[in-house]
Amino acid sequence: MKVGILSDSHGDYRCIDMALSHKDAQGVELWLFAGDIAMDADYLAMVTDKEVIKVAGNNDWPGGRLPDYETADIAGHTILLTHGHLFGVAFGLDKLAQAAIDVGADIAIYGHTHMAVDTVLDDVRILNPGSIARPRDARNGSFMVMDLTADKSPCVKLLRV
Ligand SMILES: [Mn+2]
Repeated sequence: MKVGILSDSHGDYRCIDMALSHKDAQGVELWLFAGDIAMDADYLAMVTDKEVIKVAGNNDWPGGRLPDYETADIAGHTILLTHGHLFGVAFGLDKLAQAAIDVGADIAIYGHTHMAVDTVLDDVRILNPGSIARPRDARNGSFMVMDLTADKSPCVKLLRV
């Protein structure tokens, strides 16, 4: 299954449109939105007409309508999706990896730092798509597309707009 991963668009719909028109984003069946800000996930769902799993960012209303984390079972994998600020991701990924292990996830996805990451820690694949609107690691915003197949490690592409 082809899964799109997007985060930290901070209200910039033009950047979301650029991501959606990327050739490697064609055929995405499900989007994961790692927070900041919630309305952008609604926009993403509206323009793609696909399911969007979303979590709250630190710039979303506290105690609002979005959960701080979600888990999803997709194509034989279990994903933990969270914005990351609650796990101190600016200072390391240990807490996030442990949270993934605690819920039985083999993939953890976060945002918040606006820096793309694709790494493995304690057998957990950890992904950050970076920020589509305000990247801190390059000039152009980024997002990810991940192909998920049971019994295979995820095939992840970092894409820039
Ligand atoms: Mn944030």
